[in-house]
Amino acid sequence: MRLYLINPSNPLVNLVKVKASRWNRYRVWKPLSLMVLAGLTPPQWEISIVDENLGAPDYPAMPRPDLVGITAFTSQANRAYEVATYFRRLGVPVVMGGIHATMCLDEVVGRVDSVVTGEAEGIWPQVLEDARHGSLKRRYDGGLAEMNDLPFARHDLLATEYAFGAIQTTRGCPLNCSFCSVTAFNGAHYRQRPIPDVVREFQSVREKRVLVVDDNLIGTRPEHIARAKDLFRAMARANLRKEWAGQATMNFADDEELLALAAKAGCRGVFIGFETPTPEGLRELGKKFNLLKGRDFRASVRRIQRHGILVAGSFIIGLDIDQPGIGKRIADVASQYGVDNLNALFLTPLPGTRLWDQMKSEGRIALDTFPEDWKYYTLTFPVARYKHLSLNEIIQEMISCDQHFYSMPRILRRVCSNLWQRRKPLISLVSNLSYRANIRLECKAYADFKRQRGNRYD
Ligand code: B12
Ligand code: SF4
Repeated sequence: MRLYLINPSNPLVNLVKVKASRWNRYRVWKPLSLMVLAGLTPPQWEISIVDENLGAPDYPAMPRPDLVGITAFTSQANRAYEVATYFRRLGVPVVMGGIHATMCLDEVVGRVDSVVTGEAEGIWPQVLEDARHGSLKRRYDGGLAEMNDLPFARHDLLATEYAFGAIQTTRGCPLNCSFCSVTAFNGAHYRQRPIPDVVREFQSVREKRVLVVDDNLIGTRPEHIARAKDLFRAMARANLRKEWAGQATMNFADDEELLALAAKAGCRGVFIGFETPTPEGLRELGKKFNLLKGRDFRASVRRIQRHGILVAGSFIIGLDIDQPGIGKRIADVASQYGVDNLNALFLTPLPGTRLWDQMKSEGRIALDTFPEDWKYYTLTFPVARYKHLSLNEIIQEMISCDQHFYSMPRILRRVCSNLWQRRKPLISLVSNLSYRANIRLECKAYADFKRQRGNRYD
């Protein structure tokens, strides 16, 4: 039995235009969901993972599969349906799962043979068994997985062409920020994999550099932090010889022992969602965690960096309180905090989030011809109507933010400071230049966007 597991591309995602900028190779991530599915698949299936982000596959030249499984974030839904239509015309059954299938079940159900909502661990073997007997059901629900004894992701598949491997150690987040899908999809309970499992799976990752995809690697409670410390100790003891980056909230900076252990375990970078420069903005987004009284963000960032860990900061443009000038303000604040990279994104109502419900009820979702418009839900296009910023204004704010933060003098200042502090100046240079190179692509993408969808904002 031959199984294709497909990660559809979205040509609008700058991130994955490897050919447009060679720096982007460092920003293409392995589709971990499909590697996990492969790990759950019994040996009688011959598995090929097809990642369309690496280039358009020649499906007609490939052997006919017995089953196709497609994953999709919302931004990939259009292409997912094209791929599904192609294989269904050949008479090959198509199953779709992942976050979009879960949040937009009614839309997906008519476009594929079978939909799997939720996490796959508890249900995928059953789906395969039914497919083998020609008795696929229209719908399955995997719910939330039990984290003990998870089979390892198949890191041996898809081994080349990526700069980074990927691994997951926890799921779920109790914080439920208004714009984020994680609590709705993975639940509010913070579920942790057993440390020995994580360490052994880490050993099976082939790449030297790894992205730990957990939404918050250190959790929110003292016992979560204690577990993170134990994990880092175990990773250091196992002498993995990996360098990795993860995602965490700002409280990562509050514990020197945690930082020292993370660095010892190979942590070289952390993504932190600052989201907005003001407490009013944080309140609007429901991001209470960043509101800690008296928090000195610059000192916190410096504490992390002193352990040789680069800090990438994420900010959102388009909040109700954002006024013209917000782009430059964010660039200035991020520079003041001293982050090594800034990732600014448009506030985007993703299906299943509280923000979606709010904007929908207020009639503010400008791009709402679905499924066609999903391709713009990449957080790099302004898909909604923003309170104080017109379409042209918000695009200008985004460009101004990136141009200020990634101006050559500021890049050089950051790289020199990294050199001075012996903190990976080369990585800092490569990632800064990669962002800078993408500004040109961004401007072109906005011009096309305005031509194609500008009338929706009238
Ligand atoms: C790693 C990651 C990335 C990586 C992508 C790596 C990759 N190629 O998969 C990068 C950085 C590139 C990325 C980019 C983006 N991401 Co992202 N990302 C994540 C993150 C943090 C982890 C995903 C992951 O690997 N999870 C681990 C795997 C094992 O879990 P999983 O993917 O959910 O898969 C399980 C189930 O969903 C299910 N399943 C999945 N697929 C299938 C398929 C079948 C057939 C079946 C049966 C089951 C099944 O089974 C799996 C095992 O249980 C999630 C947050 C999260 N917790 O999910 C956000 C998340 C998925 N990203 C999100 C977004 C918005 C984006 C971007 C659009 C915007 C951006 N700038 O970040 C881009 C777009 C990329 C694109 N190509 O279009 C949103 C998606 C919301 C939505 N409705 O689509 C999330 C949920 C974060 C959020 N804050 O809301 N992302
Ligand atoms: S943005 Fe981060 S902290 Fe907020 S709900 Fe999502 S994963 Fe949790």
